[in-house]
Amino acid sequence: MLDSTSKRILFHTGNKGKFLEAREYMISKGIKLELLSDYESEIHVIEPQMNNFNEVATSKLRQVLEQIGNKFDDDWMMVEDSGLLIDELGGFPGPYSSYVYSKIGPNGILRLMDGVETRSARYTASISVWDGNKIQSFEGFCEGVIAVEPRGNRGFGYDPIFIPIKGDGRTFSEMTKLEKSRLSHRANALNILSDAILVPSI
Ligand code: ITT
Repeated sequence: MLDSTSKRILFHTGNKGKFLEAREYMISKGIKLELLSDYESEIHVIEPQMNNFNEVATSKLRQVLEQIGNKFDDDWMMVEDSGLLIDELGGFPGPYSSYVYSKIGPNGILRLMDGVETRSARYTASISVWDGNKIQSFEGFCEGVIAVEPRGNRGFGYDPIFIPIKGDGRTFSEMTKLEKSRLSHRANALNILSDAILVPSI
């Protein structure tokens, strides 16, 4: 359990958008999230090509733990593997979301979806945490549809083309961070995580 004297988790990610969202959400839970790369810049994680977010996240975390040795013995470590799954494309880009984003971006996805009527999709986030003894994983989801054109300028990644079902028709990029965090897969996973790791206050 994470107690009030050690409320710090180091997050290994190269994605600033993920980090900023997660940090803001965890502040609301009283947990301090910091970037591992601010303390250790020489971590190199190879993302395994697996079809399972949980396994990818766990593998990324194990690689981090191997590389830091016992340097951060008092700190918890965290990684996230996430992605967008589009039903009409058989779950694509899924675990390949990061690669696909760098190659074709949201506009490339819109081209693949040109004229497609069934636009249902979901975001998934799998977050793995090391507490000094064991690895625990937590998964969050967000159901939505793919917009017909990009809208908004906030958020990151596929946010301009993702409309959450439980929202009001705006894309995530048209929402504030707080609005996105009420609905997002990341906040969903972090909520389960914080419930599981926080020492209940009496
Ligand atoms: P790290 O592995 O270093 O954490 P990454 O960006 O490569 O960073 P992933 O492998 O988990 O992360 O890929 C997730 C991709 O899915 C990410 O690059 C985004 O394009 C997309 N994605 C995930 N969550 C998102 C969100 O909340 N909003 C927009 N796009 C998101």
